[in-house]
Amino acid sequence: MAQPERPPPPLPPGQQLAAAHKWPLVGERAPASACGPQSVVAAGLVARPQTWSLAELRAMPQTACVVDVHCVTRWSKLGMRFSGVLLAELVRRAEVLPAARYVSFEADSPRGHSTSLVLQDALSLGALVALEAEGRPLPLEHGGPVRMVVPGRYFYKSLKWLQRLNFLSTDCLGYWEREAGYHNTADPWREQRYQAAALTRQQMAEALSQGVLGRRDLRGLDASGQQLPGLMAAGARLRNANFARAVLRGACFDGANLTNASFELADLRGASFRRADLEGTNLAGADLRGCDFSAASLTAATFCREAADGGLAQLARVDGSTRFDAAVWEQLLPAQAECLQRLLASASGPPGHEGSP
Ligand SMILES: Nc1nc2c(c(=O)[nH]1)N[C@H]1C(S)=C(S)[C@@H](COP(=O)(O)O)O[C@H]1N2
Ligand SMILES: [Mo]
Repeated sequence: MAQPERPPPPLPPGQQLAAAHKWPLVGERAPASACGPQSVVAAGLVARPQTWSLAELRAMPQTACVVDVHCVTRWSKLGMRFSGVLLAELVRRAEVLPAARYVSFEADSPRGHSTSLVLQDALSLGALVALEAEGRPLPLEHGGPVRMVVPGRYFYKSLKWLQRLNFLSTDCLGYWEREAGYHNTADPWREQRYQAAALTRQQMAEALSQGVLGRRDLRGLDASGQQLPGLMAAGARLRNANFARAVLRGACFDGANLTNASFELADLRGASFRRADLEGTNLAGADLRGCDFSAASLTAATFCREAADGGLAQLARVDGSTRFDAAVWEQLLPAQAECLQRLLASASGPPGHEGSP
């Protein structure tokens, strides 16, 4: 008897599937030491402080798990296979004390990257000290030889190049949580991407009235529907900002961080986004004629909506003078690459874009 086809597993809100053969690289690209951490330390509120070599970790009971990876920049990969040692096993061996309520994961990385979890959450989610991905040793750029994998949280809770587990009675906010305002719980099903906006409405209005945005944290800035032609936002920190339907003709966002920002239906004619971080940025329905996206990072950026029937709706507008690097085809998720290809193919005017697939 034919098995009924199983419905595809649902994605958390605002997420899109990465191409099947691709595992995007996010954040730091290499550890501090050439080969990454060679041991993992358990410290803080433990009765038996420990240092385990990689060989010792490999000799412990190995747990395999299948994990849906959800990056806060809106790409997901379902059913990734990881294996390694459960955090619970190391907690037992180090005899973590009852006073420990948090665990801070610390990386062997250039900026001393870290992230933390409520210890009980980490244990009940099945947090894994992973040594393998897809049946092979973890690649160095993906956190090898040893990283955290935390199912059920945005992937920024899965630290690459784990060198130290610090068990604490009070929380120690991680790097992205501190520097970028990423949410400290990070549950993708509740779409906990960011803590509340960095500024009050009054402060936002003041920042915008100058027409020049500085270097302070403007995360969650709400400029939807505003008239902001020629806005100077070079180098601005605008994660999760809302520029939906705003008029931003000739604006400069060179080098700005616009991760997860929305420009839905915005008028961006002649705006410049050179070297800008546009990971997970929404450009659906925006007017991008004359825009310059040279050397911008566009992983999981969107240029249209995916309609319920699988078709593409609310397409951005581009023309021959909209500039993209060839690298854009490596970065975009499948449906969005298809959309941009279609837009560029139908664009009239003199050729301006360098890349074609
Ligand atoms: N040491 C370290 N770990 C890190 C990061 C980082 O920058 N440094 N970035 C985090 C983020 S935001 C994500 S989405 C994942 C990315 O892992 P990947 O590059 O293997 O896809 O690692 C997480 N762990
Ligand atoms: Mo991420």
